[in-house]
Amino acid sequence: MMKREKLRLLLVRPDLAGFVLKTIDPPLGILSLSAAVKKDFGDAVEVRLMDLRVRHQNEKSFSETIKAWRPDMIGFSALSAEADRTARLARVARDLHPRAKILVGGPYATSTPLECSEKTGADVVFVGEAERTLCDWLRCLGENGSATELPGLVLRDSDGRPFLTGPAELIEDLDALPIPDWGGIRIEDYHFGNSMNWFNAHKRYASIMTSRGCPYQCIYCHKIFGRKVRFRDLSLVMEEVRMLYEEYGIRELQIVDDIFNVDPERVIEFSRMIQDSGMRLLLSFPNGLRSDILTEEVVDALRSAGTYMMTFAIESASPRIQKMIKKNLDLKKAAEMIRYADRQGIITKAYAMIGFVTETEEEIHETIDFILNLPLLQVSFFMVVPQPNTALYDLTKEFDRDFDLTDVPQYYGNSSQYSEGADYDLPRIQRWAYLRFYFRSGRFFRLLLRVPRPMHFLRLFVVSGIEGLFRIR
Ligand code: B12
Ligand code: SF4
Repeated sequence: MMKREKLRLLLVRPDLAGFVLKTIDPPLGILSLSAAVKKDFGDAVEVRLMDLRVRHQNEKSFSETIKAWRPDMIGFSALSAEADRTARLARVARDLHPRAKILVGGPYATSTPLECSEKTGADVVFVGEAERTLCDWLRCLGENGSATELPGLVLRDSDGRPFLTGPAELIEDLDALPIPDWGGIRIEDYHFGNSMNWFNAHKRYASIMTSRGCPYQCIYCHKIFGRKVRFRDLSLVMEEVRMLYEEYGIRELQIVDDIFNVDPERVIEFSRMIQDSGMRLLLSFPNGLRSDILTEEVVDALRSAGTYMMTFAIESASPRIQKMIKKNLDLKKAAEMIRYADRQGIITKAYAMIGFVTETEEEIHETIDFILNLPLLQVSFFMVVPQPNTALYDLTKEFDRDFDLTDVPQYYGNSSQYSEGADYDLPRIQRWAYLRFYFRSGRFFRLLLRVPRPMHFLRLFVVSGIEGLFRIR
């Protein structure tokens, strides 16, 4: 590493190569890390953020930044679906600046730490929440100490072999963390793209997390934030909201907690605080609310606070599959609440998963029919990808010993689905399901009447439709 007074840390979110329509939301992970480093080290560490999903950033600007700025550390934040891309960018960084330390964190690093270390050649891999571990590691670096005592890292031994220092620890008190470093990005860069919520009532939106963790046990999930829900104090959440509103002109909050409505009283309290705040805000839930624990009272409270969009992760409408994947959703209650939310004028969206191991074509159609019979206005029929280090992966292996996805493929391409060996044509089923969903029973027109910015929605719909067709064999 270079010897200079201030250390330089470049935090990077990779792009998803090969997609015209890139989903782009503010990168909460690197924003939070940046805030934590600035809080602990002040001016002693300079932090820069690059989000390669942003329109004017790409591999070229990434390379140029490394050449011009010469960061001491280059840290990548990656999902498993971005493994290949991250490994490539890490190689580019290594070639351009061999003395910089390469760090990798995020869901990819957390779910398969050793593989991540091997594939990216990182000097350090951070497992799990890293606001604290990154600062501890930086302190060790400054003191020329050894980081082997720090839990939740993958380091390398003298022969270059990666080893895990110990299980990562969750941050018990989220209120001890500073507000994400919203000044580290240009928030405007996010206002013209395709966010997780396609409808975006306001261009000026921000994503926000009010809790971490989820007590449910879905077998396909990586449970990045553990099974215990840790809540942020609502008055501190409101401080962040106020700052976003006043300093950044934010008018829509997209809440992306793992399970925001796990505590109905807290949801009602939050809704009341938003209403009483005098801020004119809209709320949306692109990451989903658990529908079978929702009540009319909670929907009413959220509606009064400005909610115009709710997503519900149904995944499967087959009781056998629900049990197998341990989601155990009460489908009757879920349908009731989706109907109720729709009657209140809320745009409702569902997530569904098709092609689980042992799932029959009839069971897939059960899911599709369930979705088609609800007054939902948007749906994603995801093809199942069993991820390494999940119970679904092990179950899939039980039925198919040859199954191997350690080299995590793309999520959207058809090569990614497990059911390639099944006797049905999943891409065809998926295509028909979409066509039937949008173009029967006047749903598409109902949708256009309700979406806040119909032209924005239409643009996304057409581009993703064309993109989807090209990806289908
Ligand atoms: C918003 C979101 C999205 C957004 C933005 C994703 C992004 N890159 O940030 C969009 C819509 C694009 C998205 C898409 C998908 N998502 Co998503 N998404 C989320 C969600 C709900 C919130 C992410 C977030 O902001 N978290 C809050 C921040 C604070 O956490 P964090 O980013 O993990 O960062 C912390 C640590 O990981 C670590 N860290 C992170 N980066 C770095 C970097 C360094 C250098 C260090 C030291 C540490 C570090 O420290 C941070 C602070 O503690 C999470 C759920 C969750 N619990 O996180 C799922 C989640 C990330 N998504 C997931 C999945 C599966 C997907 C999809 C594949 C779904 C699909 N089939 O299409 C696609 C991916 C396709 C793609 N690449 O675009 C999984 C990822 C699992 C995995 N192993 O990769 C998650 C964890 C949901 C789950 N419970 O399984 N998603
Ligand atoms: S409800 Fe969501 S976050 Fe919770 S275990 Fe299931 S998939 Fe994971």
